[in-house]
Amino acid sequence: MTDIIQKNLDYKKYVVDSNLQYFKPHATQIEKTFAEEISSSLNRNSKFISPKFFYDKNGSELFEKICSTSEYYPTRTEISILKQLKNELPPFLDDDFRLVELGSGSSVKTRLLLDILTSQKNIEYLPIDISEILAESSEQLLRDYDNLTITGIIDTYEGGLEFLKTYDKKKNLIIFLGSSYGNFSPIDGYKFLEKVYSAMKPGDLFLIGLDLVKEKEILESAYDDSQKVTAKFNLNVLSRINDELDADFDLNNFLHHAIYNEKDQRIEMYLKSIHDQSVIISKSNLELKLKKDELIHTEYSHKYRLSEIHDLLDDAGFELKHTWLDEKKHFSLSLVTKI
Ligand code: AVI
Repeated sequence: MTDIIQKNLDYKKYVVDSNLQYFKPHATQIEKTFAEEISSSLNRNSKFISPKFFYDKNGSELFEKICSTSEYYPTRTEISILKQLKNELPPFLDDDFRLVELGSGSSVKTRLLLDILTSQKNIEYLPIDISEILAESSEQLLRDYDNLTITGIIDTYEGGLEFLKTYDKKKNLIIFLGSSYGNFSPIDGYKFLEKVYSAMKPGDLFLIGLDLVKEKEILESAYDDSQKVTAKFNLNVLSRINDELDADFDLNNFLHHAIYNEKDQRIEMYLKSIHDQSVIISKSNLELKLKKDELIHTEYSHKYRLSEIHDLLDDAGFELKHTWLDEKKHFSLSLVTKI
């Protein structure tokens, strides 16, 4: 990778070749370290491990496996809706659009959208992701699309959206798929939508994939599949803490626990302590004491009703263009704009 040391805002630009470039912030914001976050989120009565820590290499591979279990309907359902968009999205594209993806996503979904844009002379793809995985997936895409240029922003969504604000005048189609929005708390979700809105120019489009409220049995089995992949995914965060923070969690002493909370319309995932135990997390300077049946909360995955989605988007200032659903009404894709 050639570093041509060019400043754009506070980002450094790395040009790989004429089709591929990256922007990376000069100085990373001072964030709490993994050890500090774990120390504060486990050292309290209701114990918590943020779901953002699921995705080390092993966790990301397990997530891919979850997506192909027969019980986890969101991925294949969203893909089936994206296929419908082949004919139904173009009428909303009144100009050339750059595809901006929040997360570098599954290449299957990205490709379905890039395919829709192939009628444009040049296709531009701008993924925003903190992980450097972005580099690998970009090179594969470039091999498969001739008229594609990729500009990767290696940063948080907030940072990347801020970058986009002043980038150029070309219209953006921003996508946020997989119901990742459902993992935010309602307050953080709302702040996130405001960020997206303020990063958009009038006429830009935003496509968001959200999972819908449905029968408890379908939801609970999607988050507790029969092959126990989701259980491994949940427990893997403890292995990560063992490896990176020098801890001594015994994974056999925990059970994966996923329930659907109908009142709050969310799947709640926990790790349940099988008996009284104590765990040392050296780098967090913590001796964690857990009682039998005590829960460590690891994830919420919110589910929505259509009217709630529309209200949420409306409250954040967007104008709704269209919502697509699958036949069973299990998942939704909403397209909004800024006027
Ligand atoms: C990434 N996210 C949208 C997934 C979800 O469905 O909430 C994460 C996941 N957790 C367990 N299975 C999948």
